[in-house]
Amino acid sequence: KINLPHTDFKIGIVTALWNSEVTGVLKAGAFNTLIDAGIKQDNIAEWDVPGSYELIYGANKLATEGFDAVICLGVVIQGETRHFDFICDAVANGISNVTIKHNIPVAFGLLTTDTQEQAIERSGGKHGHKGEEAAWTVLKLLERG
Ligand code: RBF
Repeated sequence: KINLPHTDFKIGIVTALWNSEVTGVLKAGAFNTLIDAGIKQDNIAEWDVPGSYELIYGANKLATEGFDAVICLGVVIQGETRHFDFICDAVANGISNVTIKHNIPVAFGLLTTDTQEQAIERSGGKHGHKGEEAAWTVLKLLERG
């Protein structure tokens, strides 16, 4: 249960369009979790970026614009080349830099799976809903201030 000090927080949801069948579900879960906690729809910015690598730019941009927290959502699926590792490493490091530089909560809602099936299982399937969990994470941090 979340007990926010107030409900005027401005929260950004940055979502990668790669694997959008899954990232769309992550986004819907994150959005609904914010609404359920009392965040006003007008204070939620949804920004779709091309791929997970661009989550870094999106998070940094919204943080610079004064958002109180940012939720990053993406799905990177292991392919035949080493892109997977480069993208996952860059996003993990990039997002942690944003959170330190701007001193705001930035949620790492990046699924890094071998198959699309595993990604589906983590977006409302038997392994939970990582979009909802990412939103819950920033709310939990905003609760304390
Ligand atoms: N972006 C994702 O969000 N998920 C992926 O699984 C993914 N796979 C990629 C595989 C390759 C070979 C390349 C070149 C890019 C991939 N991207 C993926 C896109 C990446 O995050 C970024 O949008 C592009 O590299 C352009 O900066």
